[in-house]
Order: sequence, then structure tokens, then C-alpha cells
Amino acid sequence: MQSIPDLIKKKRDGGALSEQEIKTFVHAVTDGTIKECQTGAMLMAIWQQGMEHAEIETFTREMMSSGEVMSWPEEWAGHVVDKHSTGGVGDKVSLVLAPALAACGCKVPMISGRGLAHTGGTLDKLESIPGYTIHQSGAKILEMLGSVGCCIVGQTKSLVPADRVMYALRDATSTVDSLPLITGSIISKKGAESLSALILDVKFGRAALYKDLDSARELAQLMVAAGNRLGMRTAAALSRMDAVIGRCVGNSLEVIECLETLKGHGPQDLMELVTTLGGVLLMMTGLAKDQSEGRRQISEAVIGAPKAALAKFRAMMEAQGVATETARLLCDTNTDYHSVLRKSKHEKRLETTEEGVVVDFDGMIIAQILHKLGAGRTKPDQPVNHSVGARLLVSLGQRVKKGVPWLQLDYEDPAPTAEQIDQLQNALKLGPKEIPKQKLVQELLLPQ
Ligand code: IUR
Repeated sequence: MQSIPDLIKKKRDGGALSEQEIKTFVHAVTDGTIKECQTGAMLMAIWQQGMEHAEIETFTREMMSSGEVMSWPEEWAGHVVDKHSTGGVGDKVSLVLAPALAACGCKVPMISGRGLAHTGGTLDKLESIPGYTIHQSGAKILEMLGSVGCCIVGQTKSLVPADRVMYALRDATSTVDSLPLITGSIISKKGAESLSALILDVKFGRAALYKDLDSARELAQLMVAAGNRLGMRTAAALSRMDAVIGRCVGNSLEVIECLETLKGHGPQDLMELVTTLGGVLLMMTGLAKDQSEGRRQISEAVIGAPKAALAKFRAMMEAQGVATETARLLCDTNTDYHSVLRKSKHEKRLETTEEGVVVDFDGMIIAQILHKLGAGRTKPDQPVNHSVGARLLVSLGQRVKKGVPWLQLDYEDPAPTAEQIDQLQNALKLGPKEIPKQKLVQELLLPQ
């Protein structure tokens, strides 16, 4: 058998690793027999030389098999689904989509992540709800899927251990932005959920990991191919991420916006993402005959009477540790959300400095400043301040006069500096007239 240095050399020099060689590497990472520096060197070799399709497939499969692979009752066959987003600003889709899918008959074992860098994490948002416990055992996940139909939880220790090791080292070796490594990492974890169908929301734009449509499409194609080869019906949406999804950014504020959406008052762009992604999933599971029927079912679950998705969200909160009274308060109409969710000690309203039509918000600037004010983290275990956030007070296309409040900033410690306020002011772009809206979901890649 070849030694680890031989494998590193082969990849470093541009060779394609065989199935056995990839197995040897992933096993060594999983059982800890490889030195950290060797894993780092292999990651860099992969970053530089890339991988062929067959290598990516084997790599992903081996990562998936490095730990526990979940299994579900036979009667759920075909209906176990999930979605993954590559990360955005104000991206709260999962909190609405998971219960909506459950209301439509799917089983949704949604395993999510925490936020890192400028993008928020679904788990951080949920943890702003007192009592919500993201760590749940495999047995409890099974029980929640049986009784509620969905759960949103953190990665369990036994799921894809090879990724835990590699992901930490990728950060330390500047190898995060590698298409085969991203594909292996994301798709192996979804494969270990034993999904019937998976939708990927691959974002492109100013506030996304990939700035242009072509590179986002390249990643999406690789992930769709790997997911389908692993036996999940996998599709991807390429969606624009320049401004903000919905009107709120920041953990508590985003939970409030989701609850409002589940009560039928959601912003149009958030609903567009939820119904598009959910519609494709329902089509892939066969629960809807086509995409538009799927969209209609999801929309009905969210805005129709009774509020079926809201009921699922409430049941999910309770199943994951939220007190019955807290869950009831959050789901009541005309509730005071801040009787439950932490409100920031301070707020500041930014006003327009000229007259004009709102043509753009720079989501990246807003996210970066909120991150500095404590809404996000720079290191994996850093705590976040759930109360820090921002709410847009004006909409795209709206004509505004000078001196109109356009952004409410919720902050605690640190307070924003004068320079940060100036930067935030630059996030708002006014123009002489409205510009045509661009499509939010630019392309869909569906399985053949
Ligand atoms: N999320 C993951 O789970 N893996 C990755 O490589 C990235 C995000 I980038």
C-alpha cells in the first residue's frame, strides 16, 4: 500500500487518486493515524490540483461513510428531504421551509451550522429562542421526525467525523475555497442524513461566497452531480445575494421575521425562495406532480388557514426544549416578541441624506458591520449577541425624501463608531428612478 507521503506527492504533481488511495487517506484522517501536517498538505494539493469527477464522488462517499449514516423507517422512503444554502445575509429560509415541508408531508432532518464570517447561521438564529436546544441525539431526531415531521439540529459527533477534522484544518490552511473540498464536505453530510431529495441554494453576488454566476454554477453542478451519484435526487437553485433577504438581519430579529412570515405576513423575496426551493423538493419526492403544484402546496402551508407551517414550527420548538408557554407566546397573533426574545439595549435610526428612489442595499456592508457589533463570530466557539441586528425601514423602488429613517440598528456593546455609521450610510443607494427588479432565482439545475 502506498504511504501517505506518496499520496500527497501524487496529488501535488497533478495525478488522479484511485478509489483505494482516497479510501486510505480518508480512513487515516478518521482514525487519527495521519499527522495534521500531512492532512494539511493533502488539502493544499487538492486545492491546487483539483479533483476529477470520479475522485470527487469517491471522496464524498468515503467522507460520508467515515461515521454514522442515519436510517429511517421504510414508510418514509422517498419523503426524507433537506436543503442547504451556501450562506447569505438575512438568509432565514430554513426556519420557514423546514416546517412548511413537514406540513406538506415530508420528513426533514435538517442538520444546520453556526454562522462564521459575515454570514449568519441557522443554529444561532434558533438559539436566540430561550430553551431551544440544537444538540439532539439520533434517537430524539427520529422521534421528532415521527411526531412533528421536522427538526433543525446541529451536527452530531458521530456524523462525518472526517469532515470535522478537515474543515478545521481547511480554515487553518487557507483551503476553504476549493470546489472538490466544499462538495465533499457538504454532500457527505447530506448523504449521511440518508435523504431522498436535496435542494441546494447556491448563492452568487456581492454578499455571497461566490461573486459571479459562473463560479456559483460550477460549484452547483459539482454538488448536484455528487448528490445524485450518492443516491439523493439533488437539485440546485442559483440565487442572487446582493442585498438582504427579507428586511431583517441579526439573530433575534430574523426569528421575528420568520414568525411573522409563518403568520402570513412574510416579505415577498423570502416567500419566493421558500416556495421555489420547497416546490422543487415536493416535485422531486413526488408529493407534487410538478414544480408549480409544489409551490402552491408550500405557499398554502405558510399563508393558508389554518397556519399549518406555524403549527409545525411551534411543535418543533417544543420538541427541541422550548417551554410550552414561550412557544405559545411566540406563535400568538399580535404578540410582544420581546417579552421572550432578547431586545438590544440601544437602537439608532439612520436617515437618508438626500432625496431619491431606493435602488440598492449593499448586504455585505450591513453584514460586516453587524458582525463587528457582535452579531456574528470570527472563531468557531465565540459567543454571539442575539440582540444585535438591523431592520430595513424602506423598500427597493420606494421614493424617499431627505431625512427619512431607512435603517434601524439594534446594538449593545460595542456601540457603532462614527466611521461604521458612515459605512452603513454607503450601503444605501438612491437613484433618480426605479430600476427593473432582477430575478432572485436566476437558474434551477434539476436532476435528469
Ligand atoms: N459548509 C460546509 O459544511 N462545508 C464547507 O466546505 C463550506 C460550508 I465552504
